This record gives sequence, C-alpha cells and structure tokens, in this order.
Amino acid sequence: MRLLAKVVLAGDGGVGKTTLIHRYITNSFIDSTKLTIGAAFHTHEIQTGEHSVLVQIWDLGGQEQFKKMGIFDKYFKGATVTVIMFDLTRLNTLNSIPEWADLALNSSKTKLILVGGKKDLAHGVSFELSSFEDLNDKYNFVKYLETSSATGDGVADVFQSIANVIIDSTMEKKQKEAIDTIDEVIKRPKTKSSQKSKSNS
Ligand SMILES: Nc1nc2c(ncn2[C@@H]2O[C@H](COP(=O)(O)OP(=O)(O)O)[C@@H](O)[C@H]2O)c(=O)[nH]1
Ligand SMILES: [Mg+2]
Repeated sequence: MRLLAKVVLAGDGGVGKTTLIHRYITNSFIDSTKLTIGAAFHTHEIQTGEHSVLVQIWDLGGQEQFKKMGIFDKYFKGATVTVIMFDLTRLNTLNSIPEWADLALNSSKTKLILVGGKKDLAHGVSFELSSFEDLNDKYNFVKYLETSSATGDGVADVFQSIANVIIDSTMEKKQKEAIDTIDEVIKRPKTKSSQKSKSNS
C-alpha cells in the first residue's frame, strides 16, 4: 500500500522540532538555534514492511510564539498525525501541551504523538505515557517517546510510529467505508433493478 499523509510538528520554540526533522532526514545533528528548513514542509518517504508512507511534515519555522493568535487553522488542517514535543531539560514546556493539542484538534481529526526531546541533556529525567495520566485521559496520545537529536536515540521510532498511525488510520477508514456500504446495501429495500444488477455482476 502506498499512502500520503500530512504530519504536523507542534511544541514551544526551542524544544527541538526542527532539529528532530533534520536528524531524521539527514541523519546528522545541527547545533544551531537559527536552523531553518526554508520551507513550510518537508516531504519524506517512510518504509514500513510492505507499506510505503509519503509524509508531508510541517514545521512551524519560528511562529510558535503566536499560538494564541489563532493563525494555525491552515497549519493543522488535514493533519493525520500531530507530534507534540516538549523539552526534557525545560519541563515548563510541558505546560503548553494542552494548548497545542487543542489547537491541533480544533482544526483536524489528527492523532497525537507526544515526544520528550533532548534526552542526552536530561540527566536521567524520564517519563512514561502513564506519567501523563490526566493529559492522556483527555488527549489519548497514541504514544509517548523520548528522543535525542544529538545521539539519534529514539528518532527513527518517532517516524515509525507516525507511519504506523497513518497505516492504521487508513485501514480504519477503509473498514468504516466498507461497513457503511454494507449497511447501506442491507437497509436498502430490494428493487427490481438492484436484483437485476446483482445477478449481472
Ligand atoms: N543536545 C541536544 N540539543 C538539541 C536537541 N534537539 C535540539 N537541540 C538544540 O536545541 C536548540 C533548539 O532546537 P530547534 O530544533 O531549533 O527547536 P525548535 O524551535 O523546536 O525547532 C538548538 O540549538 C538545537 O541544536 C537534542 O536532542 N540534543
Ligand atoms: Mg524550529
């Protein structure tokens, strides 16, 4: 199966979103606060088993500070997966998770993946999905992962998880469509023409 999906990165400025994409795509670490990918989105193909998932990854490019101004409708619209990132070395970045999650869910039916970045600098600070019980009750994260773009730790896992979510969502959607079709067929009273077309097929 070949799929295409929009993936959006969210999270406060400086948590490591741009560096994470860069690490994944080029397998290198750039230690610069001014890193820009120079485009609204990056396209990348993720191979997973027999499936190939083409993801369009949207990065905020420094506009994180405007999150209260309601300019993000287009940014999140149509997203299949949103990665909400916080910084394991600045735990106040956890406080913004609900805002980012609400912004994403207000504009799309996206699934959410939570990522704690800069694991290499975190001096052992580490969480599990169960650590975020209240948040998770509300937002139902598909997964929680910790990453280091400096060492590469956990980076590939994020993108594998993204691909898996896209594959699962597509399967679910197809299944739902199939069930809807069956429901429709079952509910529809049999007419002469539908009988006829059935025997013809
Ligand atoms: N040591 C370390 N530094 C990181 C990591 N991720 C990002 N940084 C640094 O943190 C700063 C902000 O990263 P950036 O990707 O620009 O954050 P963004 O604003 O969320 O896109 C940069 O100086 C990065 O080099 C990481 O995993 N480990
Ligand atoms: Mg950035």
